[in-house]
Amino acid sequence: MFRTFSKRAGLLAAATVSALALASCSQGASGDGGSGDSDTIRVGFSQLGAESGWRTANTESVKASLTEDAGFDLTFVDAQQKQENQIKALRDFIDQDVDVIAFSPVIETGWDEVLQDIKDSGIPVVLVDRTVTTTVEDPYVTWIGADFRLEGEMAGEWVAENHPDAKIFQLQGTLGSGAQVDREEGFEAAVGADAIIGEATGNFTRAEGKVAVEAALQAYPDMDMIFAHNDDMGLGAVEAIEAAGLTPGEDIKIVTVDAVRDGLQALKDGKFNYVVECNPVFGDQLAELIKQVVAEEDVPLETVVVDKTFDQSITQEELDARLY
Ligand code: GYE
Repeated sequence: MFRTFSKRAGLLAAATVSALALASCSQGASGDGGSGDSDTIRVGFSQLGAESGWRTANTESVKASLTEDAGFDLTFVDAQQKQENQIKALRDFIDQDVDVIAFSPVIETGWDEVLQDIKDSGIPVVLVDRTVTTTVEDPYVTWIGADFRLEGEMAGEWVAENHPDAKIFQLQGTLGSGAQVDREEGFEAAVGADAIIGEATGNFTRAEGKVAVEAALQAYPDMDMIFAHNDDMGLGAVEAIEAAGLTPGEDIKIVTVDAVRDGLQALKDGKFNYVVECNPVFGDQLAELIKQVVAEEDVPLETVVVDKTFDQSITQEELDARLY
């Protein structure tokens, strides 16, 4: 098994390349009509689920960009966070002989067979959001998503600087997903493994995040900091902490990733302490990449969506500007 691309080495370069690529691709898109080929692009998109505010915003962004008016015929299938559903959708897309298969893999491994079959069918793959680890060579043409490791690192750096003695409980995303594996790696590199006194998964959902923190409050009475791999699980943690008669943001500090509106509201209310953004609104960039792939133009192997960070000094204006 090997990772299909080197994230760490390539990210900065990729960010630069992608900015250039995007600049040139808007010219390319307007030039498309000139070729006289106005065929609709048939895209099969396997979304991994609807587990979080991030995912909902990402789905909306993809659907808003891959429209008929923009030249797409989109088949969108929600896998409800089950890999077998995704594999079935991918096989259906092969049978439908779509022009492009796009998917956001729920976990990193277990795709070898289906990726090989897609490759044999000659349909190009555009990987969205999460990453894969596979033995298939050149399994996709291009990937667009966030630098999860850097997100974890930014969260960890804030903790190390502001609360160096924190006793941290890590609320992990779906185990084996790129977002969980890499955020954890980046966070631990910044705070040091010893600072983390316990961890459990909340599968990126509010409900499971709450259950995990209820158990953690019993198991780790010393914990005074939670690093949640997304806002939704952090909001579940808030519920569990308040139900236990404690004050989130004070007795137990909370650091999260995503920066959806509900998360930033919790930050403004003092219940979260720090939020690292993961921007889900990249449907337009995805649409342009797909057009380029179909036109057989050169595309960057990676397009990294750039993230910001927020602390409790967030203003009402910044909050109001958040559309998702
Ligand atoms: O952070 C989380 C979602 O893969 C970036 O998945 C995505 C993550 C996101 O469920 O909220």
